[in-house]
Amino acid sequence: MKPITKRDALAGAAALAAGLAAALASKPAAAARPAIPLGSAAEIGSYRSDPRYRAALAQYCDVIVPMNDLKWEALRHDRARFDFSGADELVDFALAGGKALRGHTLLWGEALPPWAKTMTTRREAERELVRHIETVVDRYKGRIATWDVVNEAIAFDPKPGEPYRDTIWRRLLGPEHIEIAFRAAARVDPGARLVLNDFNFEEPHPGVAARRQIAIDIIRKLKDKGVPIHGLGMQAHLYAENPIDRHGLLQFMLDLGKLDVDVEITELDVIDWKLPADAMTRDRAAASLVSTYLQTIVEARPPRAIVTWGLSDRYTWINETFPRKDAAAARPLPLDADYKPKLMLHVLQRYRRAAA
Ligand code: 9MR
Repeated sequence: MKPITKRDALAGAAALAAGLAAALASKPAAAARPAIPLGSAAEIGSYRSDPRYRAALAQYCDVIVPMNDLKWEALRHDRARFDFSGADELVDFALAGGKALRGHTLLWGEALPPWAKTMTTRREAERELVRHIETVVDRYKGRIATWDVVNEAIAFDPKPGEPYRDTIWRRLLGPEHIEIAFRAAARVDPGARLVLNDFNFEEPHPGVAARRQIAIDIIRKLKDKGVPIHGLGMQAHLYAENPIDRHGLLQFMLDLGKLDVDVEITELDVIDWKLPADAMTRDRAAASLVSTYLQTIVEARPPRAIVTWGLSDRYTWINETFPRKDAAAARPLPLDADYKPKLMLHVLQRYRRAAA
């Protein structure tokens, strides 16, 4: 690295002063507003036990998503009663720090309490689903601005004629399970942003192209029926060994634009199980993949937010679900296990600063 001379230092200080003067002269609200807000999912166990985790959430996030505490499993372990303790704690933390919130999620085929899997009739499922959505959305009305209303409704590898994932909601309520959920959420909080959230829209496979088409079809049908839907959440659990289908993704963004829906990146991380052991090699590859992915999206339309599924490699679902053969810890997130910024953080922060 080139040593810094006194002259460099003075020039740097002058530039800093000029930048500061310009920043002070502009409207403070505009200066503070990020071009694309960044955020993370927050896991309640680590939040409670690790002060460094809380500090990192406070420092790096414009947006917080309770990772598990708004799921049925957390809220509804008892059929008769709602338990908001974990969700309330994270919502209060986010709001006290001036952060926005995303609610995840009102309808999902997973993370259900045992009793919910024993529902047998359409009537029962609709009654429980609507009561759930009314209660949860109403509690956080005015505080949780965006909801992942429906999560992972698209079939993993869709077969002709069956676009939807086989879940208890699909089985008991039919294809209308999506519409029922969006209508219920909109009734309770007409001001909320309502999002359809799903994964794998970015790989170059025919099955992925089919998933993109299904997302478009679902959104178009909802819009045609006058059901409010404002966005598509793209989870973006990116496999490091797979390329990004730039062309397909860009076209997808344009198609979504024609339907007048925004996108947001909701669960970004990099699954690095197949990468070489060397940490810097993995971090470079992850940052470069994230950069390609985001650049492709931004070329068509800036996402409303970029949210990673955790902040620090210290806590990540990837270790369990995609363990490496060499047993090394996964490095999927913007901060390392010791909370040091990685290259990925710099890539993300570029979008936060970029002119809107
Ligand atoms: O990271 C989440 C993990 O802690 C939970 O045990 C699991 C089940 O609730 O959900 C994980 O988050 C998932 C998210 O809710 C939906 N998309 C896939 C995420 C990773 O599995």
